[in-house]
Amino acid sequence: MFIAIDDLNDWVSCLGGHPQAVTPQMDRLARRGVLFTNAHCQAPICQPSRTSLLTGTYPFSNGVYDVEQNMRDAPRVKDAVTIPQYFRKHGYQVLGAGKIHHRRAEETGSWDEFGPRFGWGWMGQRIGPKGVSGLPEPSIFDFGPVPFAVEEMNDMRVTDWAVARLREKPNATSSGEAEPFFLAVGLVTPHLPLFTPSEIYHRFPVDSIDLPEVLPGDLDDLPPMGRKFTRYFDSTPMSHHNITRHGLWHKAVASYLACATFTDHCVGRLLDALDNSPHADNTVILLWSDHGFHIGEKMHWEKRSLWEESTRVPLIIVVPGTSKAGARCSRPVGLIDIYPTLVELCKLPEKGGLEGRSLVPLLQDPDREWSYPALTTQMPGNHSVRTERWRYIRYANGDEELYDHRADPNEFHNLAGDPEHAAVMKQLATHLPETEVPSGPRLPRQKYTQEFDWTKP
Ligand SMILES: [Ca+2]
Ligand SMILES: [Ca+2]
Repeated sequence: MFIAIDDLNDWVSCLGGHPQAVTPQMDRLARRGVLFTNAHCQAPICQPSRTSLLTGTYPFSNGVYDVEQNMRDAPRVKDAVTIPQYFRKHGYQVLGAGKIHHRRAEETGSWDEFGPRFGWGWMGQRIGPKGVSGLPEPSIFDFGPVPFAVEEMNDMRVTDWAVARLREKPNATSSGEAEPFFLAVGLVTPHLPLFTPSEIYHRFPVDSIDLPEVLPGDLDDLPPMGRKFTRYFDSTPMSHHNITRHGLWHKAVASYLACATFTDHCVGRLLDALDNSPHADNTVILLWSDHGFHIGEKMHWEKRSLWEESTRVPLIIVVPGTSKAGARCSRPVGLIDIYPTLVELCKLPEKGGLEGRSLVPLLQDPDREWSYPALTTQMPGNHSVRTERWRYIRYANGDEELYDHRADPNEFHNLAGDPEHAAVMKQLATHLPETEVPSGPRLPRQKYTQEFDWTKP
């Protein structure tokens, strides 16, 4: 059971990203297996992150860097066999619903059965152009309570579909054994708009909300490219300037927390359904989010940065009989490691061309030595290297940042200019990709994306 979440950062109780996060079901899942507390996406935006995960290749080697690309247009992954396709090829019944690939059309040819997937348009139409946040003309950049029943929400309907599949009797093969299944459930909350039914939203009263910790003048020690990265969303309604000007930061935080709780509720329904099925004791459960989300940290909102809020993701893996229950693993790992991990766990034939590493050794011994960093790429030339202690960023123009997570988990203090750290930076830089393939063909610019040059300040 493969649970994909969209844009969920570390505001999950067991990850401690926000003290007011309420996610009892993800905590319950973590108690049954291994919680990776230092897991990172390979790209801090949907399409390249999902392409990387589903093909087991890095953006800089598959050429899918941005949302305005189709995965199958990129020559390097045109014919790639994705995770569901590989399971299907090896005798699994492969079922999916919701958002697994970035675009629905990209699911074609992957599944024995693909259930519902909904957009947010119907909600926007019922709410009307004024939205619910209080921002003028919010469009998709909206957040707050919506007058819909929990059961009506997109993710609940996707969850219901998956629950019904789990309730069905297992199909029997000719030998009389149950056919193994791969069930993927793609939940889209907390992707924008940050909507939750009122009953969930009101569990997070706006006047009791803690803002994320920020340091006045935090941007002062950033190089020009770092400062530029904070400006991508400036022309959207959800910019730091616009949110604070309208006095809506607390409400946005409350809305995001409510979304995390709503998604958690869906996760709980899936776990209950699995536990009540004949498959409870022999099913691997894997939960991940495609990237994180800033809510004002570094005056930045949303994603598309190389800092912790964008790159860190929840990753929980439960393997009956293998994973150490309730363990936390702080070794740096990536979503790119999921493909080889599943191949090994499910004893599929070894798959060539995968660029991640199986996490099975860490599932068995979460404290074992692990010398591999997690790499994240935001458009060609901009990369981050995350080890257990350090984050090193190098931008396309050569600008650098260095953060010491042992002393500075918020990445407030850029140490890159400090000669004392020259050696560690040099060592971290050895992990940067030596070559990068050019971007695959680009689609026309979309409604919610901005003109932006990621190569220079
Ligand atoms: Ca996403
Ligand atoms: Ca700073």
